Amino acid sequence: MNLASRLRKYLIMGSTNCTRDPVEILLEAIEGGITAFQYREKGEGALQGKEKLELGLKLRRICKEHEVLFIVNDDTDLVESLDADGVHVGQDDISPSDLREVFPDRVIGLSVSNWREVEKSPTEHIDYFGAGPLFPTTTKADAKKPVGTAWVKELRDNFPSIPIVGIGGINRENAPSIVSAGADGVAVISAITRAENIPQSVKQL
Ligand code: 3NM
Repeated sequence: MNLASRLRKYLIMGSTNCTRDPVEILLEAIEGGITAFQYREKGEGALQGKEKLELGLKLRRICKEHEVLFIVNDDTDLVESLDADGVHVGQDDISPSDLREVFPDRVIGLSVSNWREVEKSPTEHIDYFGAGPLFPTTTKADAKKPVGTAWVKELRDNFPSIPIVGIGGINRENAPSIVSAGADGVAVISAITRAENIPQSVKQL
């Protein structure tokens, strides 16, 4: 499967997004059909050090067993220790060109919200864009202003061959508009972690 197809239903999650065992939530999301997972252990009360690594190891093993793409959010040490398929970074993290030197063969994803950010980015080292926040989100405390699906279309028009994943406030009602705008996939936290029936909510996405 090519990268764009593997990014189609992308769950992002860490322990702070879960009101029960993250392992159970990941297994249910896989049952529903997610194709990619990002381990994002961030925010107030996030696990640190050994605990962060141990949860990562469990989630990584499950993704490997089910052939779900496993991406780590910006913690480059974890990329190695979890043998992640890739790493996702934001605008204030290590640059994709530095990452590419350390990880020549891993997937590198970058969040972009506007042209200024794209223009200063080494797009030749980026395997996919995270475009957002598309809609209002309460999950990320420091999320920027929502940019809407027009941003996905602009990116698509200018980068026909870089996979694009929409992020921020995505649910089953607005997901089709993101794909229609040209995205290859949707990345969600709460639409899955807070769903009453996780397998069903993933299928409906
Ligand atoms: N990054 P939900 S928005 C982790 O815009 C994250 O870069 C964003 O959570 C960005 O699906 C976001 O619950 C939170 O809205 C997404």
